[in-house]
Amino acid sequence: MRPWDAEAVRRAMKMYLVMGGVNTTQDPVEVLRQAIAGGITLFQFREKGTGALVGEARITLAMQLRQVCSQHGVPFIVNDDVELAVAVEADGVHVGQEDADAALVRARIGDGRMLGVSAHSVEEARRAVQAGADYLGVGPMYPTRSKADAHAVLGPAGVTELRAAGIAVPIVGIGGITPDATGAVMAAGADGVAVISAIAGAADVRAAAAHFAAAVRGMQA
Ligand code: TZP
Ligand code: MG
Repeated sequence: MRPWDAEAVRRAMKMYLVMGGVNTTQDPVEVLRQAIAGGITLFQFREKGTGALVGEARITLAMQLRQVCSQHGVPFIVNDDVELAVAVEADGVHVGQEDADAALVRARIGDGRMLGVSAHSVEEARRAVQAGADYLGVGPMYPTRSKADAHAVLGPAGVTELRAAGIAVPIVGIGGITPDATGAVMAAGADGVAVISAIAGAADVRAAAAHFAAAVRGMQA
């Protein structure tokens, strides 16, 4: 049986926290615990950018965060590093358009792990689905300071366009999303919202995550 059928993936997408050590001034392990207490449904380890950990320290942090997720039954995904994902027994891998080829990643991780792919157009979305993506990350929804090489802002209309083109796989919107913007992203056809700064950078992480979780719940049919 495939553990990550479309329904399981869709459920996990709802409140998707992305974080690496550079995204918080607090202890990332404690931030993750608080975010889980607030109601996140999936976590992606994205250790990137100026000051990001490398080598053993990066692997150690990944293992710590992975363990917290396991303790709470929250799926754990690794950004752009298949070997690390396999080493820490992650639930999945997320790759961007400039990262490893999605079809090769799928072949490497098999059917037992989730594959997420970033897509910015109908063409990229179709190719990702063809390559075996379980879900698409679509953005930026709004301006963001968390990704140096972010694409032009697509807005929720970017999700509407993919749905209108018949893209049916689970979609998570990303980029500059706040609790107030969550409704527009979901109404456009996304299954959830992915967030870095509005949760990892919040003074009260648990409250911020709970605020998002409530906004997402408010949008469910
Ligand atoms: N991909 C597109 S926008 C983005 C990524 C990783 C950053 C999202 O971070 P924030 O702080 O929620 O805008
Ligand atoms: Mg990437």
